[in-house]
Amino acid sequence: MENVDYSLYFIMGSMNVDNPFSILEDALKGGITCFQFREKGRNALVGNEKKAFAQSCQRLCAQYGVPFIVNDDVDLAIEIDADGVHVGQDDACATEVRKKIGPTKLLGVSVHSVEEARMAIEAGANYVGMGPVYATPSKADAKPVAGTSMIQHVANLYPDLPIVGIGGIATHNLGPVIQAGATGVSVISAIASAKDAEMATADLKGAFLQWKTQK
Ligand code: TZP
Ligand code: MG
Repeated sequence: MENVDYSLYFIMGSMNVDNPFSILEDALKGGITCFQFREKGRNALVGNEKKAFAQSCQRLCAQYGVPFIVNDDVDLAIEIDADGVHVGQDDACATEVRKKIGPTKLLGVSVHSVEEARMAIEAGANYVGMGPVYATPSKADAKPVAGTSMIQHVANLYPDLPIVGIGGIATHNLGPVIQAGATGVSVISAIASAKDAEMATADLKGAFLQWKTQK
């Protein structure tokens, strides 16, 4: 996959909301540019139910031309022919994942340091996720809040590497993430917990574009 737009990257699993499918549809209507299927933790679907739900989300994303990326579950990504996989430092080794998924699927890796970013690039990552930038309500085992300085550092060292900021990002605080050099922002709750997910998405997109043009 080439020319992926990482500007507004929505992450969700069925355990994040009561009506995940309609939230995803609203987010797509509002203008998300990437979607990550992150089915994990308490009340997460497993087995065939997980696969079936992943496939309905995948079909919906395809209708909007939005890449469908699977978190952690490399085998599922291959089985349903997802557009990509995202792995953290505690998941499968990125180099092995790249070997398994082949050269064309997207590979995203969560990184927290220059060294991890360098290794992700060597492994063939298409982009890296960096955070948590701010405190997050959505990940119980999140690392300490990192702010934006490491994003700035990695962006300066690797200007061609797409960086997606994550963690507690919302319309009111995405500016510093973009100013630090992030290519895009990734959110769960700013969309999934919004009263109106489509409007929240459109607002995030508007804020992103405003900051991007100011940069
Ligand atoms: N990784 C680091 S923070 C986070 C993940 C998956 C959760 C982001 O969710 P939110 O609600 O946008 O803070
Ligand atoms: Mg993971």
